Amino acid sequence: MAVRIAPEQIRDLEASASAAHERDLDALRVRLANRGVDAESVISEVQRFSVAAPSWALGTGGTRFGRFPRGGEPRTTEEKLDDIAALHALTGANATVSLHVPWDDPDDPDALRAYADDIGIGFDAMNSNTFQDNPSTTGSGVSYKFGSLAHSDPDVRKRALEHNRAVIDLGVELGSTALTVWLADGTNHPGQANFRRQFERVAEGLRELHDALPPEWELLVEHKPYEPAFYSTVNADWGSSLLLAQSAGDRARCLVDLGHHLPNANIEQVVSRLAMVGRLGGFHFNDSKYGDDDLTVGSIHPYQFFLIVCELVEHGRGAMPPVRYMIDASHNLKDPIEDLVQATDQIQCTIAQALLVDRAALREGQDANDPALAEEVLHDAFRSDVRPVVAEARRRNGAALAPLTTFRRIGYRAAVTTARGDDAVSTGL
Ligand code: RM4
Ligand code: MN
Ligand code: MN
Repeated sequence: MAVRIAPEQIRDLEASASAAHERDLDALRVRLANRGVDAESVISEVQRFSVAAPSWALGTGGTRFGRFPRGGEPRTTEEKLDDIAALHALTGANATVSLHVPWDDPDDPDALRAYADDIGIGFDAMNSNTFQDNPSTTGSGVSYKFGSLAHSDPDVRKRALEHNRAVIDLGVELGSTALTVWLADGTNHPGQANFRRQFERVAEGLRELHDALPPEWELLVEHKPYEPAFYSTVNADWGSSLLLAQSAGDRARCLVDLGHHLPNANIEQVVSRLAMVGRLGGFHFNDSKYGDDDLTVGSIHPYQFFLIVCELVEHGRGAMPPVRYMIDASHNLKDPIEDLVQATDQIQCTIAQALLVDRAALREGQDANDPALAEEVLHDAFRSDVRPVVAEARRRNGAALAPLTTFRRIGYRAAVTTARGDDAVSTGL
């Protein structure tokens, strides 16, 4: 039996917190009004925002040194959807899932779609896995050990294209409208492959995929500088990604994963550039200290994350632009649902802060060559405690004022552990 979280259950559990919330909200309303900001406009913009949950982040992640599953992990794609429905009930902002194939490989896509519909979850971008050998994608005699779309062997490239096409077909059945392609292709050893030939093969493969897209579909290309390829990656950075998207066609765009940049990269500027040329297609939210750490978004570099969201709001002329948002995290210590709750809350709070930026004053500071003034405008927004408007947005969406506390009080993890067993382990990283 699936465990469901109902809005009434949340309301009852949080009833005693309501009066304090109202007081905090009223105080913030006044503070914002004094700055010429209508709290209602911030609340409704936060209410409108939704970010996809990745199907592979609902199990405990591992490192190459070990994995410590906590039990009660979802065993099937349906159970992953159950967890996302629980998450969405608490945050009001995770109405979609992004599947990764063949980690998710439904036998009956129609039934899966009906199941998802029933619990109010939709399908965001599909992800194809051509970084691991898998009998259903590689068959016998073909391996991704030396790459997929960049491989020197045309048979491997063909197999990788077929897999991507199959993922599109599955996505069509589920009601998705995008394919995200992240490739592990690259090299570990100088001289191992020719940079240009590898790139040209990938460009050709992506052109073919673009041409195979159904109407309304988008192709998203995701860059990453290293791992698992440790000397060179074919789609290593936003420049390579932009070249690939441009050569693939009009409906190809770049996806920015926040952990896929070399240390100290100015990610907000990357976002601005891609948006400027109409090729910003999506985001994978996470944070990073050293590499692709898949840590909780905003947990390491909150100010940088704020500046990135400011670029988004700038691009959306005062609102979050319609690109595809997903949380791409993986944890070996935290409860995966708790992390997704925290990540979503962090994104909601940062959006609210970015909406407080006085964009006219910022522009004045910029045009007057007054960096101190411009910076004050940003700090004024970044240092604001916006939690009451975010809590209110969640409450109006039928979700929780305090999602993490309420998640724990509901006892969801214990309930699913009983239902699924304490040795239930999920597919994924
Ligand atoms: C990669 C990348 C992709 C994700 C895989 C699992 O580093 O972030 O988006 O699909 O990990
Ligand atoms: Mn990613
Ligand atoms: Mn990654």
